[in-house]
Amino acid sequence: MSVDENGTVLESKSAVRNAVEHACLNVALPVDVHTHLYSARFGDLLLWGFDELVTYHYLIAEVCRTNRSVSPDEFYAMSKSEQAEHIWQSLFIDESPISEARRGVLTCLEAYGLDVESRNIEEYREFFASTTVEEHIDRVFETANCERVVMTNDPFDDQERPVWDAGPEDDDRFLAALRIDPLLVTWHDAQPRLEQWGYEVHMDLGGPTLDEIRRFLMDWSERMDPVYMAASLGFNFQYPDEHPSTPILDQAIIPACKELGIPFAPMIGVKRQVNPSLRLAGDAVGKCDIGMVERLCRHNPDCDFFVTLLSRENQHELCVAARKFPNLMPFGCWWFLNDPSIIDEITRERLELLGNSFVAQHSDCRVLDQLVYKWEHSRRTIARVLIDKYLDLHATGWRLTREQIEEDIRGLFGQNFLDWTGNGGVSRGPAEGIAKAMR
Ligand code: HDL
Ligand code: ZN
Repeated sequence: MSVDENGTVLESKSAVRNAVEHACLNVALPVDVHTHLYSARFGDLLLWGFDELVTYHYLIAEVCRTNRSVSPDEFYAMSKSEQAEHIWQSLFIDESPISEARRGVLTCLEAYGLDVESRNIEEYREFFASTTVEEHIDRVFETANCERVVMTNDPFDDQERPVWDAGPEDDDRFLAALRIDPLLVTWHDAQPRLEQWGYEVHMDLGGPTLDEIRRFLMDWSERMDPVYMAASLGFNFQYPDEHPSTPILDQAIIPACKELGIPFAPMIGVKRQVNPSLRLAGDAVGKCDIGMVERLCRHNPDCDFFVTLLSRENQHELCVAARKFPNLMPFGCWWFLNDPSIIDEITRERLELLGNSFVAQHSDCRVLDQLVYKWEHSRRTIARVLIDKYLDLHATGWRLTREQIEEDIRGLFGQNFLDWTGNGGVSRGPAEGIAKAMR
């Protein structure tokens, strides 16, 4: 293997295969661009430990279909530890834990050096009880080899707001994202709350309402220093539309994002509460109108849109839309797509249609420990895809270097987001913004 001024040239197919696999499994994750994690200062908002892992809402949906002797209402009437024991018995002991969410729990336990074969949940509980949240955050970031995560920060959350009242985030592993679903999805609920917080907003959007919504966004951006603004939008969300969401987007959200130099991140495709008895686990998926995404990007060429869609059926057309709009960056294999078979399919079509210009994955972790398993699983799946793609390249006679492959993979694992937002990201560090500060 020769080394030239650009680094280690990979001459053989096996050298390419080994370099890609090693990089995928070992590069530090620059940033996990979407999670529901929080730094330690947020207290109980940060979920972690065995019982939280096992009562993840994905597993609640699975246990309610697998063990019908306990109804959802009876399940939710249990204590957290009773729920965890019920799920462990039903989904792990009574049948093989072969689903992605079940396998993930075991990947975590194994990564911490625990005896998975003991199946002794008291042993697992003791491991977590013997550590502090601060120590465990360090352990999880080190085990997952992750440099930063983006939180989901909701100014409408009564438990979260006081934490921001106490001051800005001081753990630079945790970046903020300003999450604003109520402004677009439930304006009738959001309006009285903004009014209560001192913003002159009217239900009919009259008077100074749209300027006041923009002021609300700028005020919270000042407090949170977000890397993007996000909203989860239903599969049937439309733009433009007669709905209040269109003027709120056009005259408040998008102007605020442009002023801040950060993307708007519509996360589209949820079909809310198809089974309300499952509560948080009761949402499903629907195919959205890709034309809505195209119109957002076309009508607002000076705003960046960081987009993830929930339906598998939307993924190819999202790639095509991204080819048409440089201000559109697809990201992640979200929620029901975060499974090896679908990550494989989505990543292949993205590489084939977009080259490197996307972010391959985010974890969507709700429980701190999931950072370990969701990325362990994704790294391996994405490695299989990239080996094929780089071997295709190698077959043309084009020679790659180890360093180039590592840079490509860091890009796909989040650096592409930081570079794409360039100096626009509201800097948490030096004045030049997040991208440079992270290099
Ligand atoms: O709206 C979102 O950010 C979704 O990710 C929801 O939180 C969803 O319940 C989830 O956890 N998906 O993984
Ligand atoms: Zn999420």
